[in-house]
Amino acid sequence: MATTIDPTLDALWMPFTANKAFKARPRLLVQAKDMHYTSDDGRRILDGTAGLWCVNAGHCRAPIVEAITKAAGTLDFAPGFQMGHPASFRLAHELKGILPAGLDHVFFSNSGSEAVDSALKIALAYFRAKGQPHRTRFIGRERGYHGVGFGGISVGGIAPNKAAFASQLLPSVDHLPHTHDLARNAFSRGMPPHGAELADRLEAMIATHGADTIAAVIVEPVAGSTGVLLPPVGYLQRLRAICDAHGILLIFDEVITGFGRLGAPFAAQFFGVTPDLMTLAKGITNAAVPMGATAVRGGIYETVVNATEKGIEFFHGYTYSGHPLASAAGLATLKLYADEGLLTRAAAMAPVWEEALHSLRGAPHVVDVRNLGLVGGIELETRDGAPGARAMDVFLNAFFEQDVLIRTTGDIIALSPPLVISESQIAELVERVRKAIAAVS
Ligand code: PXG
Ligand code: PLP
Repeated sequence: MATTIDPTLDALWMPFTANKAFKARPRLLVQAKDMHYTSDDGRRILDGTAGLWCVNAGHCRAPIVEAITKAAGTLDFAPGFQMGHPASFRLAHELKGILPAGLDHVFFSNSGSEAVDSALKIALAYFRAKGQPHRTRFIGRERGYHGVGFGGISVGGIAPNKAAFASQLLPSVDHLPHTHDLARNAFSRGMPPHGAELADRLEAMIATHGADTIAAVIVEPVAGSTGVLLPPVGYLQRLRAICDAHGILLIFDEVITGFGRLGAPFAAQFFGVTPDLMTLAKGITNAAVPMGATAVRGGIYETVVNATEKGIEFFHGYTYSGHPLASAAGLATLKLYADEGLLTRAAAMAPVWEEALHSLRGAPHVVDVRNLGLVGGIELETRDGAPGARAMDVFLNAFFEQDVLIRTTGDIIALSPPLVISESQIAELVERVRKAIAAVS
């Protein structure tokens, strides 16, 4: 059967998408409210992924819509270089109020990728200002995702994201092993018990390269994009201790884990481990306007700013750093999170979530179920010679037949619903996923 492709879909080069397959069978969303999308053929789709891990308060929330609307008609844009506007200062101040103690300065950008590049640059600028310019190496982790800037893909650990660009990545980067160990940890509830010792590989890298060549270690506290890889009990504490012992900065990429996903405002608080820098995006504005942020310890800001006597201290910034609409959305979002207790709601819902998800144990081809806060991972057995094909079929069945949006990566289903999800919606989400898994062989 020849497929006719709508010519009006042709011009857009879609991000991280199988363009040809999508255009042959489009999946278009036209509206959203609270826990649901509406598709272009009028179906109500349950949002099992908070968009792309970002619409934490649910869709089109009135206070955020109103704040953006008002900002758009009051101050559409103000230059952020050598000029400012009140809302961006207020948002940085409000963020400081919910960040872990010590992370008290915030640099704005427009995405997680930019937040990561900003963090890497801040780390280099800090050591230069501190008189340790030889500290330039970054340590990332296998299966880490830190966005798509050249810095982010260099410290990231996803082979296909680097393959076409491999000759031009940052030169001094090494990668820790990832922590995913199905043989020892399959079907763990909450944090996996085994694997804290994987952090000790950092000691070996330090021995190889010399501590005084390493600027920073960057990890996601919970790796999201590559399929919900959870930190083993004690692992993040161990990384923190090793970094401290050797004067290395620790960066937590909290683009996904930030803003209540685990049941605390940030994963740093959930795990009780405070990084030196933290990257944020997504939930910072409930995804209503693009925004990224890099939060740093006061000492980092002061060291960089005080190293220059007069003039610009840090040669970095984006036209839209702290954009008025993003700042307004951010302020309204933080207020909504506070008013509805959303930054800790996942902690209350986690037991219900865990129970519901683990009921998928025993469903066809399910080789692991894992959960933390309001994040879930369901790993499927890979079909012979066709990695990712089974999960993709589940994704398509879920969307077209079960009216539910899920996310898949390889053969892993990742679930991360809006934090406003109710108990009955959790049950409904899991039932629909169960049906989609059952429909696919
Ligand atoms: N760091 C982390 C930890 C992320 O998860 C980024 C940086 C980059 O953010 P931007 O805003 O530049 O995309 C991310 C983004 C998925 C998925 O399906 C995850 C992300 C983006 C798109 C899809 O898991 N994470
Ligand atoms: N390219 C050109 C030619 C520019 O003038 C600018 C910003 O002025 C940029 C790229 C960077 O754009 P942005 O600040 O939005 O990241």
